[in-house]
Amino acid sequence: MLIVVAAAMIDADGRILVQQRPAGKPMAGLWEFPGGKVDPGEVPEAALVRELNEELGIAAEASCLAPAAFASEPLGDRHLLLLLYALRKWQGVPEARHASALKWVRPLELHGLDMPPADKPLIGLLEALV
Ligand code: 9L3
Ligand code: MG
Repeated sequence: MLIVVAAAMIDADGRILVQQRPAGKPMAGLWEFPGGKVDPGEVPEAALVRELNEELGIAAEASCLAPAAFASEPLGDRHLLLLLYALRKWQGVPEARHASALKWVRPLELHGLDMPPADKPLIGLLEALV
């Protein structure tokens, strides 16, 4: 099982940040909630704070991460478990350091995006959350 953490960053207008996976990576072109793999021995919240800093250049605090929803997707002969956290407060302005693009969307607009299999089932839960 591969454990992956991701953030539903929610701004003051109730929009959510998604990033587009770059060419050359698996699932290139798909829009995802930012995040990445949890390293061995790493606490999930710490992994997400690290990933958000690496990918977006923002500073978030683990204590601001609220567990929101979980989903899994097949990954070859293994499974990927995606842990999604809601985040409403951070420091800095997100910039696309790894992604090919960023955008802020309304929860309903997420249905129209091509997202990785694990991200899709989380959309409905976000509508209730925002
Ligand atoms: N993944 C799926 N949804 C997400 C994220 C951040 C990641 N919101 C999947 C894509 C890869 C794996 O997790 O199969 C590891 O992600 P990365 O390290 O390639 O970004
Ligand atoms: Mg990533």
